[in-house]
Amino acid sequence: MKNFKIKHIEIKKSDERRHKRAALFRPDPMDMRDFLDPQTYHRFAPIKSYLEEITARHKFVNTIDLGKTHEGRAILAVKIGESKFGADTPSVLIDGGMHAREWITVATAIQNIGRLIKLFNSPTDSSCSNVLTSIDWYIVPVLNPDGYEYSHENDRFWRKNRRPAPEGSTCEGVDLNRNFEIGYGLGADTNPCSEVYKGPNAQSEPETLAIVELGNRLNSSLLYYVSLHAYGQSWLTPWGYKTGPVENMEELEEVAKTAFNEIICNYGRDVPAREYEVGGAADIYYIAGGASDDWIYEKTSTRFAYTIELPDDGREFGFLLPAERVPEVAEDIWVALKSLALQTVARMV
Ligand code: 0X9
Ligand code: ZN
Repeated sequence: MKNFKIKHIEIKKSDERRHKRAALFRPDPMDMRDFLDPQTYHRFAPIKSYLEEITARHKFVNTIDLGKTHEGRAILAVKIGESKFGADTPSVLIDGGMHAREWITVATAIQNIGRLIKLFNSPTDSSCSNVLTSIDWYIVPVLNPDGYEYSHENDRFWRKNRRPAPEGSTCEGVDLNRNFEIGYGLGADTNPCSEVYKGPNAQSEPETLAIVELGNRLNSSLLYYVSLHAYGQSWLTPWGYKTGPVENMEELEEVAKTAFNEIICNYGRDVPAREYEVGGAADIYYIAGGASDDWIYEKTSTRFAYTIELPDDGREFGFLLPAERVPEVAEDIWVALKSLALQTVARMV
């Protein structure tokens, strides 16, 4: 069983008092400048400007430059948190836009950044809110900005990054979710023209290294990792590179199922529930090695690493989910991310 090295979160009285005092001087807890329009699939440039603006506006927001892509774009993480316990502050890591065409994952990450800012700006005295604002939230909303832009400009169904074609080939791009070193090469392709090209070697890509470096940095403080993908409406756990359960499969499934029940409760009676399937990635999907979830699970101290395949289930829109659907998907994930945080804090050992 993996062990957390971090101390249990204590909500200190002084923190509560500080929040109460600070709340008196806060101008508007729901500043709409903290949200990008939810019903649009934004391009990378306005997303980057938005991250710069929220960083300038809020003390508890920081942008971290994780490196440059092949085409020179910045791979950006936003950190939302007050690092209340210094290096021991529990952290959460979420990424979107690893696969270029999965636009809903970028939009969902962006909307959840706005929600987190709102939460940090207007904490209540509930223990729920206190736990959530005791965490440092790291979000990489567009892990693959080159591919994302290419899917807007040239090919709506582009999946990979934009690594230039190797000698002897005319095909660009590496599938970033086949490029991590755990199970590297399994269920992946050596042909650069393949949609699941694993790249010239493990962790050859700047986008892969961005997650590796952030994962290494957070390591023992990491409560959970969620990689947002689409589509499928499933919640996948390691392993993806081989079949069979991980050591704490029961716990991983239990936590995921509890989060999903909360999503379903959140709908109210009149909205039909969206079902999500929960299970091991290789068991319920296919064997795919070199993915980020397996890497984080294996290489960091966290016991909770998930890939969430967002709506729809493929019966209607697939990758072409209309942007009007962003608010409801983002709301689902907001409920799930909070639930995951509370559950993983409660399970810290
Ligand atoms: O195949 C993938 O990379 C993911 N599905 S997607 O349709 N978004 O491409 C699933 C990855 C699941 N995790 C592992 N296989 N480790
Ligand atoms: Zn994907």
